[in-house]
Amino acid sequence: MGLYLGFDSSTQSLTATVIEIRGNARRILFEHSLDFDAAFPEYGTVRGVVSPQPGTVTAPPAMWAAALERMMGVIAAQGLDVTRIRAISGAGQQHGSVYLLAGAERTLAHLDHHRPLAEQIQPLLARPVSPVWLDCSTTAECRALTSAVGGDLALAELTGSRAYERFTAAQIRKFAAAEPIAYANTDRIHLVSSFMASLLIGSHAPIEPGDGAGMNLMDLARHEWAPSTLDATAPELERRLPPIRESWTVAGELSPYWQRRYGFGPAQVVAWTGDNPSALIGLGLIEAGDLAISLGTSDTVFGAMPRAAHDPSGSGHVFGSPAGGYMALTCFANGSLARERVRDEYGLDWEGFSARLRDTPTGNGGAMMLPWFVAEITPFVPNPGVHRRRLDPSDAPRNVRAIVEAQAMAMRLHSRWIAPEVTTLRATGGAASNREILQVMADVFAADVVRIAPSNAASLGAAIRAYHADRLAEGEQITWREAIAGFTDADESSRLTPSPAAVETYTTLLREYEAFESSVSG
Ligand code: XUL
Repeated sequence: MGLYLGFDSSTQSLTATVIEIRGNARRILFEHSLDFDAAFPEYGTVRGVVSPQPGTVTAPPAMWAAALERMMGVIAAQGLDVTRIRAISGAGQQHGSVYLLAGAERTLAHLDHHRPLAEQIQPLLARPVSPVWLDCSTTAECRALTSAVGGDLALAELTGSRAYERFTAAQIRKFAAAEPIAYANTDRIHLVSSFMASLLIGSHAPIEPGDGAGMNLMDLARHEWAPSTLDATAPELERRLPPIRESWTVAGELSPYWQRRYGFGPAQVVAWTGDNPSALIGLGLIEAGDLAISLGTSDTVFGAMPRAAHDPSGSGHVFGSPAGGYMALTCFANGSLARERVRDEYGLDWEGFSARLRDTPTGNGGAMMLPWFVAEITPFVPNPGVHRRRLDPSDAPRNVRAIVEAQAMAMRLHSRWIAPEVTTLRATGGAASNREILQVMADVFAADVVRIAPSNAASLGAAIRAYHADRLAEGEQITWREAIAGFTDADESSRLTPSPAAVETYTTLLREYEAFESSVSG
């Protein structure tokens, strides 16, 4: 059989994973990441984004196009026979939106294979920047959307989430009001995921329900745009949005640009999804049961769900699962962003960070931190601020332990609505390579923590989705169990088990942390 290519276009980097499937023999042939700041300094991003003023966070879509092109070149130069790639899919950072002018479709269909992609994409942008998930400048827009739709609960029941600053509806509403001419000139609004898929197929790609649910615009049960939310967001919005298609839809064929420029064949391009829904597949969570944590730029905790049950506290989300059904997710903005800030503040590298964690006692002698280095999503904290209790800011080891314990306790506290009891946590993301951090997770959740062998679950999930959709398109009744087999098994050498003494300490501490958190966040 063939090769399948998956991408993860996330906040700070683009990752690609190529898998090979020959009957029951499955293996990962290639995995590679490009860091946006380092590889594309001309775009001036810091950790993949630009923040012109506090609360406003954007990224240049042309940079994502440049990264896609660079990566396709890297893959073609690997000595792989790229004409054997049967299908391609991907994952994008969720919620971010890309605004294209009329005429974009024509240009996409006729890209000049002698010229770099980014310079051909730049003139197609009705808005040179894309607001991304770190943006929290749209509280007024969220309020307006909520009241137009009939309140938090009504919006959550309809779309899977109450209004969130980073979700696409609030971002579109702000743009349409602040820049009416640019909005009027906008012909198509893509998510990062559907934009990247469009670059591959050379025409407008659809949005699929996993990522579509991160917009506050989609009727979650029907997989259709919800008219009440469209009306409350911006004029004539529906004609500007791509259609919603099921996750396993083949969006088109890899366009001639890629075939001529890098020698790829006419691979099938499957609708891209969001990075979290894709990681759900890459971690093998196709049925309700296990819970996963992704320790990336954001930290997320998520699991599959058979029915759409809402978080009573209003902080969690329900998205579509690319395997059908639903997934529940809670997102924390201060993930690696905050860990890196603590690491840098004390002049440490990751080895030094881990050593400090090892050398400090479980529970940190009662010292605690609320590590809101940037505005926090869960709990909602619009103004950044780091709060310490019984913690001397100059004490490096205790500050290291305090941030890791705080993040683990926040994840446990705000994921009870998804899973009141957890037996196994599956971990992915850059910080999942750190055993000391994962041990704190195991102790706080009172659960085993395992990893899967490939390091990037979102790009692996994308490659698996490409394979699954390709088989379906060929008329094979492939199940998700068959699709993930051999890729998402737990790496037993990574298994960490909770220590009973630590579990006891954290059971008490969790109540204290909860009180501390709500006393500050309100
Ligand atoms: C999820 C969220 C983040 C981004 C990161 O709701 O905002 O996890 O998807 O890429």
